[in-house]
Parts: sequence; C-alpha cells; structure tokens
Amino acid sequence: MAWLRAVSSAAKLAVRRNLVQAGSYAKRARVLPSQNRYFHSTVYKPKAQAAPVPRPVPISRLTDSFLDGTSSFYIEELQRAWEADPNSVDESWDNFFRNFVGQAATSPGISGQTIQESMRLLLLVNAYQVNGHMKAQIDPLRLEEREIPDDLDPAFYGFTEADLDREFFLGVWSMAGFLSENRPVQTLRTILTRLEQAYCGSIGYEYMHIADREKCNWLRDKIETPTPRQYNQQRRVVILDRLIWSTQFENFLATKWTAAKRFGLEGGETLIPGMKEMFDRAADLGVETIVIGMSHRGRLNVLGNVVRKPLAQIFSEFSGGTKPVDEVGLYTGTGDVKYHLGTSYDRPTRGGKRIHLSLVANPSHLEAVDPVVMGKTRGKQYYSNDAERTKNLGVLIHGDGSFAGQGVVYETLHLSALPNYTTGGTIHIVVNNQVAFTTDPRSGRSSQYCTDVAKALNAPIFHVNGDDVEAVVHACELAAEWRQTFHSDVVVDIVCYRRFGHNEIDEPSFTQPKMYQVIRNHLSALEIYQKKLLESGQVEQEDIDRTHNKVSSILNEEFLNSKDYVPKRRDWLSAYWSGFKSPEQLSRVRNTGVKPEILKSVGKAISTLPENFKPHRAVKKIFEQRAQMIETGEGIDWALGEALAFATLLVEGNHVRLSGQDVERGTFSHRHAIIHDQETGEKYCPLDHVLMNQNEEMFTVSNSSLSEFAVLGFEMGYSMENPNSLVLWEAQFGDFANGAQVMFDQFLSSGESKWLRQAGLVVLLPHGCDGQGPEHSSARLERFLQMSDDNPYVIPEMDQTLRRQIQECNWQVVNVTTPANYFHALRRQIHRDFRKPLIVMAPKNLLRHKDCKSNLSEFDDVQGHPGFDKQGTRFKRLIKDHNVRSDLEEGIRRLVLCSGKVCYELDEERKKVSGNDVAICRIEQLCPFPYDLIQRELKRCRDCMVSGRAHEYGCVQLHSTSALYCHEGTGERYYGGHQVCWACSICGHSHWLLPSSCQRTD
Ligand SMILES: Cc1ncc(C[n+]2csc(CCOP(=O)(O)OP(=O)(O)O)c2C)c(N)n1
Ligand SMILES: [Mg+2]
Repeated sequence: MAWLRAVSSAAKLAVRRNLVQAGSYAKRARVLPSQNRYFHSTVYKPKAQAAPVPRPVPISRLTDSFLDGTSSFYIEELQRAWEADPNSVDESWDNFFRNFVGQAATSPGISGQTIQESMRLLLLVNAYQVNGHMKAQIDPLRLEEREIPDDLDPAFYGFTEADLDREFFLGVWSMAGFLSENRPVQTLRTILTRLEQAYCGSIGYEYMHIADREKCNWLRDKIETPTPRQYNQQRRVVILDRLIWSTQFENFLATKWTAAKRFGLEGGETLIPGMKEMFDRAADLGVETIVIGMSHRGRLNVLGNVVRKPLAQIFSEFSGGTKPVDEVGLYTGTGDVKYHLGTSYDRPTRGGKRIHLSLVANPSHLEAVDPVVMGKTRGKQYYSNDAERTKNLGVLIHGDGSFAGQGVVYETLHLSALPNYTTGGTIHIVVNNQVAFTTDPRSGRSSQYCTDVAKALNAPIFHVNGDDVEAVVHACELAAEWRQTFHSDVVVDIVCYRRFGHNEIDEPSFTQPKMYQVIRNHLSALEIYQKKLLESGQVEQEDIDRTHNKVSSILNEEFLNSKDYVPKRRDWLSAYWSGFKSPEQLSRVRNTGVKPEILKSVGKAISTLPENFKPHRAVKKIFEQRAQMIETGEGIDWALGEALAFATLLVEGNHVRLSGQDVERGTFSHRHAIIHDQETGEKYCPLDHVLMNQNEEMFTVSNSSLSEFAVLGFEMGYSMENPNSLVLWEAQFGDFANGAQVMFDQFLSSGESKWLRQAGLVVLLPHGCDGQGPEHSSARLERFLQMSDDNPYVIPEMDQTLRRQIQECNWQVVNVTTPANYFHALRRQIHRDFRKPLIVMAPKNLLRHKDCKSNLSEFDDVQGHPGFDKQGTRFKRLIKDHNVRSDLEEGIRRLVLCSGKVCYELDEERKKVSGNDVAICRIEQLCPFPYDLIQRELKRCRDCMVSGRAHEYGCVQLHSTSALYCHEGTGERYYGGHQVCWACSICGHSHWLLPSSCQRTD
C-alpha cells in the first residue's frame, strides 16, 4: 500500500485545488442531493480549505518511481513522457499508466476518464478500505456517535452527482478486489454501492494496518466480492436452529433459576451460532482440536450448546447438584462456581467430522486464562506432531472491558509469533456488549475500539453487528479461514448489548439509564432473524415453531433428567493422564537415582561440543570443566546437576521445556544451555543431543518475551497438557515473580483443588540474600509459604507406606542446597503418579559456591553410595548434619535448623570456632513440612538447644513437631527438653517460641 499512500499526497493536492476552485467545501457538498446516501453531510473543516501549492518538479526527476509522485503537474509531465516513450519512466509508473490511461483510451464509454479522476477514485476506494469500518452499521443499539471521516465522501474528491452514472475503470496491478485489473468498467454509482455494501454494512473490517500485501489482497478478495454474500436456505435453517438453541437456553435458565447468577448471554446470543460455524469451518480446514478460554459471560451457554456438555449435568450442577456417589478415587476438591469449571467433549460438525473441544477452567480474574490456553494449545501441538500448527487451535473469548483493560491480553498477543510460543494463531472473539459491569467504554479505555491492542500485532479485526447473525457467522468463518491460511491471530469483535444487568440480580438502569431505555424496546437477534427469514419466504412460521418446540421439549426433558443425574467419576484427567492418582489415592514414593553408566553417557553427551564449533573462550573452559566433572565423578556443580536431570529425563522419553527471560544462557551465566559459535554465530544446544535423532523440540530451552504473567501462564497451560513433560519457568530474579502473582494465586496454588486439574510445573526463583541491598535479594519465600495449604497444627500421616502428604498439599516449596538434591527434586516431579507444582528457591551464590558441589555417586542408585538411603536414592527433604551419624547424638549442645545457602556460612563459622557441639541440619523442603525427619533430628539430638532461621511458617510447624515429640517423649516439658530459638528471616531478629506465637527477645 505504500504506493497508494504516496499517490494519495499527489491526488489530495489535486482534490484540494478542486475544492478551492469550487468555493467552500460546505457549498460543494450542497450541490449534491442530501438524500443521496453516498454523500453524507460533513461538518466543514477549515483544514480542507487550505489551498495547496503544487510543487514544481524539475523535468530531470521524471524518471522517479511511482512511489514518489507528489504533484499533479508532475504526474501530467510523467504521463507525457510515458506517452512519448514508455521506457522513459520508472516501471511502476509504466504499470500505472498502462492500467489507467491505456484502459481509458481503449475502452468505449470511459474515454473521458482523466488521470486525476483515476487517482481520486483510487483514493476513494482506498479510503473505504482503510476507514469504511467507521461508517459500518456495527452498533445494534445505534447509540454510538461516530464522526464519519471526510475521505469517505465522494465530494471530498471532487465527484458530483453528474459523475454517478459515468463509467470508470479501476484496475491497478497486483491488487485484489475492487482494484484488480480484471474488474470490468463500472459506473461510479455501482462502485460506490459495492463499497458501501462491502465496508459499511454489518461488518466493519479493519485490516489496512497489515503491511503484508498478500494478506491484504487475500482479505480484499474476500470482502470486495462482485456481489454481496448470501447464505442459501439450507445454511439459513441451520443458523436459525443454532440461534434458537442459544436464545432458548438463556430463557430456560432464567425461568427455572430466577435469582441465580449465570452471567447470561442475552443481547449477545449470536455468539453461539458464530462459534459453531467457526468451528465447523475450522474442522473443514483441518482443525481437529480446539482449546477454548473464556470468562463468565455466556459460559454456560457455550458449555451446553458449543462444547455439548450434557444439559442434564449442567442443570444438575446449577441446582447445586446431587452429592457425588461414594466412588473410589472420586476426588472432588474444594470446587468452584459452576461457570468456572472446564470440560472437554467430542463434537460432530456440520461437515460430518468430529472435533475435540476443551474449555479450560478459568478463575474470576479476567483474561488470566489467555496465556494458559495458548500454552495448552502449544502442548497439544507438540504431542500430536502438529508441526504446521493447523490441527490444534486456541480460541479466546473476551469481554470488551477486559480485552482493553487487562495487560495480560497484550502480553499474550506478544507471544503469538515467537517461535517457541506460537500456536499458529489464536482466534479472539470479543463479546462486546459495550459496557463493563457499570462502566461505559468512555471511562474504560482510551482507544477507539476495545480491540485496538490487537492492531499492534497486525491482526485483522472484524467488527460485526451482533444483531445480524449471518454477518456474525460470516465474520467467524472468515476468522477461521484467516487462521488456517496465515497461521496468525485474528479478532472478531461482536458488537452487541447486555439485555439485563451485569448479572441477573443487578440493576443496570442505575448507571446506564438511556442505554437501557433503548434495550427495553429492542428486538432480540432471534426475533430480527426470524422476521428476515419469513420475509424472504425461505422459512415458514410453522418451521420456526417446530424448532422452538423441539428445543423447548429437549430442555424440559433434560431438566427432568437432571433431577436423577448422578455425577460420574470426575473427568479430571485427560487422555494422557490415565493412571494418575488423585490426592485420595496413594502414590508410593519412588527412587530417582539413575544407573551410573547412563549418568556417564549422558554426562558425556552434554559436555561435549562439536569439533569445529568455536565457543567463547570462557564457555569452552566451562564445558571442559563439565567433561572433567563427569569423568572424575567429582565436584558437580548446580548447572551440571540441572543438565543431568534434564538429560536423564529425556533419555527416559520425557519432554523437557524450560522458558523464561534469558534462560538459554542463564541470567547469571551459569547454564549455557545454548552456546554460540563466535565466528559464525551458529547455535548449539548440547541437550538436543542426548538421544539418537532426537526430536529438536523434545528439549526446549527458550528465552521468553519480557513478561512474567503471560509466560508463566503459558507454561502453566503447557504443563497441564501431558504429565510426561517437565515444564519449568525461571524468573529472571525471584522477586519478579510478583509480576505473575495472579498466576500463582489463581492457578498454581489453587488450580487442583478448584478444578481438579493437576500440573507439575516447576518455578525457579533465583535470588541473592548477599547483603547488597533490597533489590533481587529475596525471592519472597514467605509469600509462597503463606500460600501453602499445609496445616501447621496437624501432623499428617508420615508413615512411608501411607504418606500422602505431598499429594494433599497445594504445592511444594523447596530451598535445596546441593546440585544432587536439585537433580532429584526435578526428577521426582516426573517419577511419581501425580503432579504437583514445585517452587524452587534458587540462591544465586550457590551456582558457583566452592562447597556447593556433589559427587556423581549422589545421583546414582548404587547401594552404599552417599545418596542411597534405606529406600534407595531420592530427593532429601532434610539433610542432616554431615558430621553426625549415630541414632542418638551425644555432646551436641545446639541443633541448628536452617534452610538454603546459610548452611554453608554456618558450617564455615563452625569450622572457625571448632564448634563440634553444634549440629547443622538443612530443611530442604519447607512445604510440605518434613515433620517426620525433624522429629527424628530432635530425638537424635535431645537435650540441646534448637535454633534456626526461617519464617513464621517454620515456627508453627516446628512448634507442632516439638509438641508432638514432647507428647511422645518425656511429656515433662512442653518442648521436650529443647529450648527453641528461631531467627526470623523477615525481621532478622530472634524469637523464642511460645506455644501460640513468636515473641521477640532481643
Ligand atoms: C481482573 C478482574 N478485575 C475485576 C473483575 C470484576 N469484574 C467481573 S466482570 C467485570 C466486567 C467485565 O466487563 P467486560 O470485560 O466488558 O465483560 P462483560 O461482563 O461485559 O461481558 C468486572 C470488572 C474481575 N473479575 N477480574
Ligand atoms: Mg462488556
């Protein structure tokens, strides 16, 4: 379009000159009859009056490109030159003149068409393409007051009524639609009629911001069809049926549950036929699975009518539901409101195919589900080998207020084209009811449309009048076609209204009285469509009545069935999750050690670089050191421990995906998961080479966009798809995790108990605590512990064979201190029959600490090796003092319980002061609390003082543990003989533990 924009300056000058000659713009406009629909009255604008001065162009520049044309004089000169010798001008001008002047000269009836007129017409068409949506009839309530842009008025270009029946030729090379070269000569009236029909009807197309010519042409071709679009009778009957279902569903719920909150879709019922037709079209074009994310509005309707969740089940749940039968493994969690639950079903399509639909459970927090849907879709694409990303599609349904207001929308849109995050295009549907709770758009956003944010992504946006069901269906189908053709995002903005309040018990007239005066008298979309079809003669009243009766009798029947509905085993595990255990089913702890020969072979693979690869000097050294660590089996550091965990999981056939800001190198230059050839810039990822012919995505490590909320959400969704994937998100620094707080609150910490969906996502939170000020010092361990649902006052069953402590808690929080324990913590995520999020506090200075090293023997499963306990080698929830060995320690005066890197500092100090009477014990897993192991330590070191540094959380847990010990032990003193001194990590002061709370003593 660059050339057209350039020509527009030239033509605008010409136009303005014309206007000036005509006196005033207002006067000019009056020449045209006011009833003529093309010539809307425009307020006089002084800027249009300014007389332009054509810029003289030296003849020497006549060979300039068409793109640079700036004045009519210039163009006339060029034309003369071209007539004398077509080769004397730039090729682009040659094309232009051949099309316009050539055609004009040879076609009968248009010989009067001047080049100025051609250009003005071009500009007029262009104006419709760019701004036609401003004049489109997209508001069903017609309350919107929009100023129609001047450039949609033919008078603006100097055309008068006398020109309406003149014939014009409108061909431009490499253009589709109205301007394509093969369009016949048409009168101005015909051209204008089609422009109005195409751009100013029930759909307002915004697409001219897309720079790609091919994409624009594709859309132009679809929009600027020679005749307006029409559905045949058969399609219309289906559309009507779907609209009746949508409308009656809401009416039915309204009559049966008059005061229940359901966030009805009334006023936006055409969403349902729109979605169904979109999905049918997508299925025709190869889509097999659709992942849907949406919030409250119309969710029940979508569940029932689009996803096809059994109506009896919806009604039963809506009535409060019967209690689930006592079935083994029937885990019901804490539950959530009905309209948040997710579900999935296979649905037949109009074209005779089946499509799998899953609606992702979502929290109240608007738009938070967006990146989760994208991540889940991407996960599906990986597991179904959908390299083209055409079989799995993500569809997001938004509200107008939340789409414009919630920042995560923008963050999610920005993932859409990133190689490791793209899903091949998400289809966004906005249920734009022109109000957000009680807030008008004018107070809710600064942009013209609520969808403007998507323009930054070059997504086409179709604004469609929600009262025109056929237009909604068309926009939805077009969106599906766009997505399957260009594999990028597209937006359908259904402009509708909200017939009632924000919810069913809300009074909208408090705040939108005028709008609701109009709404009260406004026919429903169904009434409008029925009228239209009756008028067309394609449908009889009896047909309509028959469908109504059919739908209402099914709804009533299902309502009766709902009374006897017995919930079946909750579908909380999708196909890949069969065999996984609910928190009520015991999953035995497994070993995570690996055969030494496997460790050696993968260790070698990940520390060897290709022969002619030229890494950075420092990186070369790091890899040489890694090779040496593997060779000697000694001194394995944090990064290698992590890489060994990844490599061994890959060898076992799991998928590993690590994402976050700068994770490829690692913020602290320790990981080097991807290295760069210093001469060629080529990249090499050692973990891509642990298996023969390894699928390149099997191990994915990817720097992300600079977002926490969306990227963590994406990984959350990804991790939910398949349990055999270790998915990790690393915060650049632990403190930045607060940018994703919503994900922690609404999904990670609470998703399983609300929605019965498990996820084994790992969150790595590097932090400092190095005394260098507050920034990045703390990953805010206390916040994660506060959000843990570990009951500090009740010690759960800790017996090896009965223990479900981890299964029952909401997540795990660890603060590990050795590379080997980190290795086992990561492997444990996969080697168990359930999934649970894992928060890893990762102290920065352990990445290179001289003592933070492990031997390879701690990673293997060889009996007698240091890591091998009674049960084998596995993650250590607590690491006891490396000096103490016996079951009952003598001579220990003080038992220090600590967590994290401070153990190395304490050990150092102990060495300095020869403190042999001090035992240092590391609590590696803070949540759930290792009551059994702490109790063991307290028993072993009886009659000593216990001190430590942790958080209130630990105080209460320790208190409970001590109390238990006391009761089981001597029973004489409350703390069983221990004086417990706890240094609080929040205030840094010591507290003496008292039965009910902590009290400062210093
Ligand atoms: C992040 C967030 N902030 C506020 C709310 C409270 N809230 C629920 S619905 C709603 C209005 C949403 O408006 P819109 O996106 O236009 O959707 P509509 O209800 O109109 O369909 C608000 C503010 C919320 N659920 N989530
Ligand atoms: Mg709204």
